[in-house]
Amino acid sequence: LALETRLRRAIERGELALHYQPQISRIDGSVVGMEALLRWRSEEIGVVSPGDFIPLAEDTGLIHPIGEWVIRQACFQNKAWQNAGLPPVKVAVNVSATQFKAGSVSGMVAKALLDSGLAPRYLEVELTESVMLGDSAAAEAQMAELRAMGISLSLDDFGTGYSSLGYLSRFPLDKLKIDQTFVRNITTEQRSAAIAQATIALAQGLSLSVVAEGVETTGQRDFLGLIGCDVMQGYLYSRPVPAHEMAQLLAKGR
Ligand code: G
Ligand code: G
Ligand code: MN
Ligand code: NA
Repeated sequence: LALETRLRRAIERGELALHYQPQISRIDGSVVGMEALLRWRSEEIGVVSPGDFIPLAEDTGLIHPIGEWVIRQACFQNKAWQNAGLPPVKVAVNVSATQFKAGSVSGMVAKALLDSGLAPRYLEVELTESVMLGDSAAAEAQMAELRAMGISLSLDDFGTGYSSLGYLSRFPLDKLKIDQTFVRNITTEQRSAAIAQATIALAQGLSLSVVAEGVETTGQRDFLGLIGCDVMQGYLYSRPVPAHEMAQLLAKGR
């Protein structure tokens, strides 16, 4: 069977799952947020990486039902954790430019919040610079709608796409995520360090919060701390983990 056919059946067959990666405060080590990351384990062909199936989903339109499943699952799971008495934190979901271009994101989110009972302040949407490219009126309108609902917007992979700095003032963002390609070389390469430092200064100047992605070493953590980044995400703290493990991290609080 073609991968597309398998992916089409993956939702109904229950082969999709969300894993969660905590975002950690450098100051006290507490869990201050989490990112939901999609995983697909096909019964016949095993684990398929999102790097392989997300582009296929975008090309075939399957990103729409899959993206809706992701948003709903993240909202219902986060609400379930809160109902179980775990400390409430935001869950961030990745949303493709394709979804924004179709104009379907804000409606899906509104319905997922209503159906799950999750308060909007506990949901964050991660988007990439490509959302703001080209004819971006639809994306801009949806971002404004999401913001008006009380959802926060985070710019993923910052600095790796094609956007201009002008987008940062035009679009209603709350957060920048320093891409892991800069974090990886931050202690060894002056250029990466400079880009990370400039990103943090820019975020501070625009009153945006900032998260560093792909933090793997204490050296990276310490350097990021010195240049003013207080929230970290990466293997140093935790890999993306299944929901039951995320619940344990929330229960421990760190
Ligand atoms: O978790 P991992 O590093 O394997 O993710 C690989 C890529 O897939 C990343 O770029 C990530 O943003 C993307 N991705 C993971 N989950 C989702 C999702 O639910 N929706 C979208 N659109 N992209 C996702
Ligand atoms: O594109 P996006 O930033 O959403 O994708 C995040 C991806 O980075 C996920 O696939 C996740 O599994 C991966 N990731 C998270 N933490 C680390 C890390 O510390 N090192 C590396 N190499 N990858 C990471
Ligand atoms: Mn992301
Ligand atoms: Na990223």
